[in-house]
Amino acid sequence: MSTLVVLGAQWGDEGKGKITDYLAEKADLVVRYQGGDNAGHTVEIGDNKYKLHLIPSGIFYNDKTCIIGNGVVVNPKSLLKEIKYLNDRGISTDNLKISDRAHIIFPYHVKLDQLQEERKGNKKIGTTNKGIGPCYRDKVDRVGLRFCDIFYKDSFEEKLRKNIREKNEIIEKLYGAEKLNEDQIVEEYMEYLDQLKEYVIDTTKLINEAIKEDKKVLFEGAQGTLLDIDFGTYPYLTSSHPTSSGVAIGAGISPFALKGAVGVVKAYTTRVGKGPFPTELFDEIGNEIREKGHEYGTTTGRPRRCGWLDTVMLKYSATINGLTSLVITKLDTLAGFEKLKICTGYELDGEIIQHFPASLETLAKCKPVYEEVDGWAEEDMENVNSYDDLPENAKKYVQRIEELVDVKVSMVSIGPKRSETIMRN
Ligand code: 2SA
Ligand code: MG
Repeated sequence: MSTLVVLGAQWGDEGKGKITDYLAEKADLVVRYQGGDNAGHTVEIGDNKYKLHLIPSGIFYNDKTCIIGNGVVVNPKSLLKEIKYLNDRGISTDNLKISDRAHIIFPYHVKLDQLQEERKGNKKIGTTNKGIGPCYRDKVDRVGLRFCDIFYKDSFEEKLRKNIREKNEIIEKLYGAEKLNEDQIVEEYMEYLDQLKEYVIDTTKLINEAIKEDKKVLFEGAQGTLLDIDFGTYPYLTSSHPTSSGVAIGAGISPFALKGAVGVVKAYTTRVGKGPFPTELFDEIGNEIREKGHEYGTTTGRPRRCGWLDTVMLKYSATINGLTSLVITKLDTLAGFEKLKICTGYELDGEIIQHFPASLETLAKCKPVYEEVDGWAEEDMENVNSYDDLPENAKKYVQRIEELVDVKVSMVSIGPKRSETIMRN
């Protein structure tokens, strides 16, 4: 397929980094189209484990152009740190490109993210505190600064100083917090941005030319569908579009140019941060899944909330994204449980519903309806090299997901390594 998006079908952390890395082998370009350094994508190659936040997971191949698209919000300090982290490990970033239309995250965005969260008390969203929401707000408010602006130093500095002063008023007057140092930010960030200039180009032009030449373009989603600003559990979500629709806007291609959407689905459900989660487990099983699956935030280290697989949510996700296939990850984590549960509907006011409600109040009233299935033993997951080698009950679990969501499962993952990715025959 010439253009494909790999995205999270749940609340993020489904294993998109690993799957993107796997699929990137056949791609010419790998493109991030939304989010920022709130993302945490883990890729394991041989004995090395890499954590990426902004740079596309295709960077480990030296012949792929890796693009940070216009829809991404970029913290220059984090990006430089990530470039150094990779270069220090012998991974070249020569093929990295940053969109000249991408917006820049400054310290006032990070500060405001923290202050807003603190002020929310028990209504906190549980953001990653990376300034993502405030930066997207400035973009929509038409006061943001973009990478193309850095080539006009004087006007850039003027706009930046104006923004810092205005944000400082809010920081001081509304939040009673200490103002940020204007001169220091200007000096520090102008220097960072100077270092990033070499990567900045019109990536939209590059991507569209590549599509025209029939090159393979892989779009890498961050976070997940239920964190989408429109379709997620508002307001407990992120400020971008991790859905397939986000690709057109976040990379500058026609919506008709996208040929497929791979939904990455964790074999159970996790969520980091606050907000509704119908199949959440508060018992020992939830804790066991967390420990076995190492369910801690890649960016913040926060423990992730864990629960059973929710196919009501997955069907919604399949519809919104037009998913053309599913990849089931972390099937290995479920090994060893005698029984597993799959949520097949929600009970709402005595009725069974199959759709994902918009209102949080309605969602809070929804009780998951479960179907219980038999599990498989841990030892049966050893030496599995092909789909046929999987334990029978694991295959049945995969088939059941396929039936319930009505999208074919093309791949399963049974461990973090590249070699632990199994194509379905
Ligand atoms: P933000 O910072 O404004 O985007 O936070 C808003 C909500 O979006 C959630 N969010 C995430 N959920 C899962 N994974 C994410 N990336 C990191 C990871 C997160 C981490 O890979 O583990 O390390 O904690 C991610 N980024 C944002 C966030 O939890 C809020 O619910
Ligand atoms: Mg993650």
